[in-house]
Amino acid sequence: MSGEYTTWPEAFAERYRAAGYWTGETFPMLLDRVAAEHGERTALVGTGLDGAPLRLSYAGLRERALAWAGALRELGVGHGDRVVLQCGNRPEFAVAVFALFRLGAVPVFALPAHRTAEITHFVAQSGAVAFLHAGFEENAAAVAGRVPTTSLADLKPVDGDLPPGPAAADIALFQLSGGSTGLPKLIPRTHDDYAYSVRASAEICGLGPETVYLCVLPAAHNFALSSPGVLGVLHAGGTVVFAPDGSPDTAFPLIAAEGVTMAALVPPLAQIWVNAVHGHDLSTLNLVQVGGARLAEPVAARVDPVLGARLQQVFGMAEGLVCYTRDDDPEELVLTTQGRPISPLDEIRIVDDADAEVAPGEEGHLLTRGPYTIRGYFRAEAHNRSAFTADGFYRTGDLVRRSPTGHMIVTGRAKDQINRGGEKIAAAEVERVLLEHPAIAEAAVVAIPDDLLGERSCAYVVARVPLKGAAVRAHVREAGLAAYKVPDKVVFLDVLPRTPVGKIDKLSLRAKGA
Ligand code: OOB
Repeated sequence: MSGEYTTWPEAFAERYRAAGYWTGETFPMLLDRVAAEHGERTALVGTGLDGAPLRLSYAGLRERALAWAGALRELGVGHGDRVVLQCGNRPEFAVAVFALFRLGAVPVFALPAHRTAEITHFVAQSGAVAFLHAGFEENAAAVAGRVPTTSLADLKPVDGDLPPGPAAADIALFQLSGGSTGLPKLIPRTHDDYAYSVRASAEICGLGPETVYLCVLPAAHNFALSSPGVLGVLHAGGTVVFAPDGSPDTAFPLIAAEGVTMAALVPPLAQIWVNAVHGHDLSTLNLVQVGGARLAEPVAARVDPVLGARLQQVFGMAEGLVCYTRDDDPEELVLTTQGRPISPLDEIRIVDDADAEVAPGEEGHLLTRGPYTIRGYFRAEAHNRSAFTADGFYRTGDLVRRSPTGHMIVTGRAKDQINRGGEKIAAAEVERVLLEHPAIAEAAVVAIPDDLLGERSCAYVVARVPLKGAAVRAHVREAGLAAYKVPDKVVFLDVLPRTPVGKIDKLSLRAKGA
């Protein structure tokens, strides 16, 4: 697939190998290793596709993954083929992922919230050969004219020889960008780079065979998949317990029943857990990761005392860079910063609007380059020219300060995005859909503050004829966008405010705060 994305220059690849970060271990090799080492230990716990409780050992996970690889191969899936995967939090998610990895096929990690508009786009943009899903019939129907669709429940295990596995430099998977442009971009992650981030994350978080990880965030998201997430726990020989959702009613009984030691949450969930803990036994829990959006300090301060588990702040992105507060960080840093990068070879630049580095401790745009941060999106040459610097730094769109200890403090955002409790909404994607409505002349989507979610979305609309907010929201739903992208609020204006150069003045719209 060369020519379709930018990879690391050889001098950098050489550095990352010499440092021992890119080891050449692919994900199929990882699974062989842990199956040999931990054979009968429990790898995965959850509700199976048939609705019954399912527990898989390491040996069982490997056996099923190979049998599904055989089945997918018979369907014509092979090395380098993209397959859009949509599966909720259940053991078969991991089985399907390792089956695709084994063939060198490349999962495109759709989230359960994605609907027809997103899935259609992922299929087209990736050039997928199949849509593989667990119960997403409406989405399957929407893309059935373009690609074969297969329900995981219909896969018949096929034993037998498989072709050689992928190379470590191959693309292992596609993550999806939260985005600030019209449509989400595909993020190509190689075995070498992704496995490094997984192993290093597992080490930072102190994972081992005794770790029992509760997966409440969507397993396909970079945080729950790799930071250290499902893959990190499997690398370490621990147990992943899949929860269908993160509500206390679902999660707390699982924590008690399975002896869960660790969970990863977005800030609104952390707040909900802290408020609901009374009377529940969470005594096995010793690490709670919170990331995906800014964690308010008062909530941060309550996590350890109330949940009885260490707090770890996580600031990461599907494009690569992940920062963690560390076990031995002073409490002050754990409560007030978003951690420091995984790798000694993560390069950080904090710059002003002209790309000049700001003084130490000052706020600026975060740029980064390193052993697990992509150099370019897939099939997005024009966008890549603005999303990366000429020397390969990724422009994160985040505004940060750095403490003298090297910890990041996320102070804001320059990208045109709404972070709705960790779910990212590209304003332009929703605006494009709004403007398709015949009665909408102009539209601008901005964040408004929210006590629980941090931010919600507000659409400012100039209508040609009288229109109701409910009709505007229904229009976005009917376009097939994920529910979290439907504007929480719609405000009608006679005209949108403009900047002196004639652009929509989002700063003044945001200042309205709806
Ligand atoms: C994670 O990944 P994405 O790709 O959904 O979103 C990345 C963006 C960041 O650029 C930043 O704007 C925001 O989400 N973000 C945070 C944050 N963590 C992420 N903003 C403030 N504080 C934080 N702690 O969200 C993600 C990927 C891997 C691990 C954790 C989160």
